[in-house]
This record gives sequence, C-alpha cells and structure tokens, in this order.
Amino acid sequence: RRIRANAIAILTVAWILGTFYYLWQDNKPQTSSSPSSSASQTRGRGGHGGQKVVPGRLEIHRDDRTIPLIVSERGCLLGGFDEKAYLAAKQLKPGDDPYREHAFNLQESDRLGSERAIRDTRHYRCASLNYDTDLPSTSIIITFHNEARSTLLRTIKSVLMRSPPSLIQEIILIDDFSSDSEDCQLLSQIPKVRCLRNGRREGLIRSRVRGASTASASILTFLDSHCEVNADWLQPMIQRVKEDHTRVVSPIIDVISLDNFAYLAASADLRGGFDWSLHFKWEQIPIEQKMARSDPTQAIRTPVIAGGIFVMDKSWFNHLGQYDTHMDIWGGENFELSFRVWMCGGSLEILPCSRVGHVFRKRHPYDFPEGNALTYIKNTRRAAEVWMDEYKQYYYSARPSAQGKAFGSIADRLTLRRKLNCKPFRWYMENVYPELRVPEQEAVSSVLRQGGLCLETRGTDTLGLAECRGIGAIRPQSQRWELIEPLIRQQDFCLAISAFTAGSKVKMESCNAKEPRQKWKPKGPALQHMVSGLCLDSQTPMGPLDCLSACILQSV
Ligand code: LR7
Ligand code: MN
Repeated sequence: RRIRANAIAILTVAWILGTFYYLWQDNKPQTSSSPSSSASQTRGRGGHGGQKVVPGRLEIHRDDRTIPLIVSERGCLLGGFDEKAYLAAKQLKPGDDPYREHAFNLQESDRLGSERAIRDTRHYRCASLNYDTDLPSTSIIITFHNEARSTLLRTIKSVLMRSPPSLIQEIILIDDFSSDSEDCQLLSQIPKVRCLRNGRREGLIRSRVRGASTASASILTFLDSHCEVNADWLQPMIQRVKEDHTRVVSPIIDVISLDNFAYLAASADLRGGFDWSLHFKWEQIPIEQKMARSDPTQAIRTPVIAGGIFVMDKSWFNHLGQYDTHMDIWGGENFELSFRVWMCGGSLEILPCSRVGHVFRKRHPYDFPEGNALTYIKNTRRAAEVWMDEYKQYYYSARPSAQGKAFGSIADRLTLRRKLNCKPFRWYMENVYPELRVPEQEAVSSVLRQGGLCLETRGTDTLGLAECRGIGAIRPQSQRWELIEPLIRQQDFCLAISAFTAGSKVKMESCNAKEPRQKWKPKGPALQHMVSGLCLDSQTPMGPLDCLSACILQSV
C-alpha cells in the first residue's frame, strides 16, 4: 500500500508540475515586443501633401494565437541562398543612427531575424472558412529602392512560409536602381525568386508595370518591400478574384511599428477614402453599412485602395490599362487605379480575413529627382485631369499650388478612358463615394454683375451682358464664374484681356495660370487685372482709371 501511495503522490506532483509548465508556456510572450494592452496609434507621415496620416484604431486581441511556420518547408525554403552572409554583409555600424537610412529602426529589424512568429490578427471566424482547392496561382510583385536587407528578406520569407506553396508561381522583385546591385543578384538564389534590376530609377509605378509584364501567373499580387504576410492571407484574395475577375482586392493592412517592429492589429472597420486635395486617409465604414454587416468575414467595399498591397487578375489589369506610366517615383497611382477600376466596370474591396503587416513610416527615406511636392502634384494632377471631369475644380481649389504645374500629355489616357467606355466621375460620386461632400457651390461660383446685368458666355468665346437668370444651382452655366485666384474660369476657359491698354476687349481662352493676360484679383467690389491694373468693366473708360470708382462689374 505504501508503494501505491508513493506512486500516486509522485504522479500527482508530476501532474501539477506538468500543468504549471503548460500554463507557463501558453502565457509566454510570443515576441519580445508583442503588445499586451489595447493601444491606439497613428500611422503615416507628416510633411508634404502626399502623405498618409492614418488614425487607425488598433484592436489588440487577448488570445495570443501565433501562426505556426510550415515546419517541413523550413530549412529548404531558401535553397542555396546564404541568409547569414547576406544579412551580415550590411550591418549597422556602432554609433550610426538606426533611423537615418530607412526611416525605421534598422537595429530592431536586423535583430528580429527573418522568421519570427506573428500573432494571427484575424477575426476568429476566419480560421474556419474554406477555400476552393483548385485556386489559381499568383505572381508576387515587389518593387524596391534601397530597401533594408532584413525587411525585404522577411517580406519574401513570410510569403514563402505562410502561403500554400502551390499558390506561389513566382516572386518577382524589381530593383528600382538601388545603390547596391548585389541585393538583387543574391536574392535571385532563393527558389521561386526572380529579380529584375532597372537600368535607371523609374519609380514604383513603372517598376510594377515592368514586373507585371513578365509575370507568368494569371493573377498578380503586389506587395511593398517591408511587409509580413499573416496566416492564410492569400487564399481569401485569390478566391474573390477567381469568382469575379473584375474585383480588385486588398487585405487589412496591419501595423508593424517603425520603432520596435511589434506587429499590431489594425481595426477591421476601416476603408480607404480621400479629400479633395487627393490625400489618402483611412476612414470608418459608413454607419449604415456597418449596421448591415452581420458577418465579420464579409468583404468591405472601398472607394480607393491604399495602393501597395492588392491582388488583381492579370488580364483585367492589362485590359484596364495597367498603370499611367507617366507618373513618377511615388504617389497618386492608387487614385488613378481606383477611379479607373470603379468607373470602368470593376470594384474594389478589403477582405477582413486577409491580413498583411506593413511598416508605416513618417517620411520618405529616398530622394525624388524632381522633388517630392512637384512629383506628387504631377501624379495627382494626371489622375484628376483624366478621371475627375468637372469635379477636378475641387481638387484645384484644395490644392491651388497644382495650377499651372507641368503634368505632361494625358492624350493616351483619355483615349483609353474613351475606348473602355468608362462612366463619368459623377457616377462614382453618386454610387461609390456619396460620403465625399462637394464644397458649397456658392463658395466656388458666382455671377459677375454690372447694373443688374450679368456677364455671360455665348458659344465658346463670345462674351456679353444679359439679364441675370436663376440663383444658386439653377443659375445657367453660362453666367456662372469660378474665382480661383488668379483665374476667373468657366470650365476650362478663362477670362483674359486681349491687350494691356484701357478699353481693350476681354475674351475667353484656355486656362493657364501662368498667362499674365488671365491673372486677376479682387479689389473691393471690383476685379482688377493684376499686370495692367485695369478693371473688368462694360463701360468705356472716361478718365484716368481708378479701380474702386470706375469699375462696377463686380462678383456677387
Ligand atoms: O522610387 C521608388 N521606387 C520603388 O520601388 C520609390 C519607392 N519604391 C518602392 C518602395 O521600396 C516600396 O516597396 O515602392 C514601395 C512603396 O513605397 P513606400 O513604402 O516608400 O511608400 P508607402 O508605404 O507610403 O506607399 C503607399 O503609397 C504609395 C503611393 O504611391 C504606394 O501605393 C505604396 O505601395 C503604398 N503602400 C501601401 O499601400 C502599404 C500600406 C500603406 C498605406 C496606407
Ligand atoms: Mn511602404
């Protein structure tokens, strides 16, 4: 009996110890920097006009589900590629600022290693969804310019580790003329990875087009060069595109901290939006849509995508005209693509069961050969001029510095729009983004009145005075004038003087904010021509000109 009692005691102690060990294992933090309490965070950067400032409410889930690696794949994942040597060759030197080169903490990124586990941030219901077993494979396209070795390798490895191998046809890297050409050569040794190097700096838009045109799979997947994909990220996106090839789909983009590289869950209630200056922002899903969502795994319609991480059918990408390859370096292409997809017969969605982490930065770590602001203006102007029809006036009011800046020829893109028979921007406003408010009409357009008569256009270039008709929105187009300094415009035509002498006629011509004959400014109730000092008037001048008394043609 003593022996039996001893055995029971030993078993009991072993069981207690076992239980403690199990619990301890389960509570152990999964990464050194894993978040433990709810947090709120701002993603994005401050500074020039093209940044993305994003108030993303973060949801930190209590249960720490981490994603297992596909163990059998480990080890042979990288083939003959020597990861250690690759990473060791470029290390931060003691005393170097770890943020200087990449605008994130390089020291933390290097320290993490290339295979860290991350928390599965999806809604728990996502894990039980099923996808077709015969999903088509995809070509992953990643462009990079001077990306840190550790972040780029982690992007590639996370794709190889967390995607069903049969879905990855290839990973195409486009080295956008980084200073070190070796990165591209070395990474090509990884199985499935191909790397193409640009002979000069092209920017991410032309680089992606280059990548897409060599892709061999029927589906394209674009990623930034500092991402980590999460559990089952790919299947939901390929499934949606397989069901309807006109869908363009994005994951929820989680936040990888630029300071400590913690992987943080982003809110699942956000979609992409923008303001009239074409500044991207994350915004709450409209309340009616939120109420109607009974299933948290359902796709979220989005007016625009952030731009870097999405899946699209390759034939659809080509059919819709790829990208506007006259856009340079960075920015604006996400609006152009988003407007085009919606207006030309497709749709954009965010899939909550797909999650991809991205390192959001506060500044660009690379240079813009033409300057950051001018490049953003050029790219967004192209998007506005080709796609926004009469609504582009709001873009110019919100971003006055864009007027008169060069943006190249858009003839090809206008032809494309006509050929694809795309809907007008008004349709997009009414059906896709009715939440985007149009600035008050009165603030933008007004009449030019003299003694009870209004200035109006007749045909394209004749001007005359006539009885004022209608008010507000019912006022005829011919009597509506927009005063966007220094221009007085009606659609694309502006008031210009024909000579710099008193009594010379005023006419309409194509707007050009740089043309001295078109520059006006308000002076009291009158409008004064900036260069000559003459006033807009329907009477022949009698004596020496004094604006305040002699000019009676005024805007109201
Ligand atoms: O000249 C360049 N050549 C490049 O190849 C400049 C950049 N790049 C690469 C770069 O290495 C990176 O992989 O292009 C990618 C995007 O550049 P980032 O990471 O510096 O910019 P970002 O994260 O702010 O970019 C967001 O907006 C861009 C607008 O042009 C692109 O659409 C990016 O793809 C987009 N990123 C995302 O949508 C990820 C989520 C961020 C948000 C919101
Ligand atoms: Mn990025």
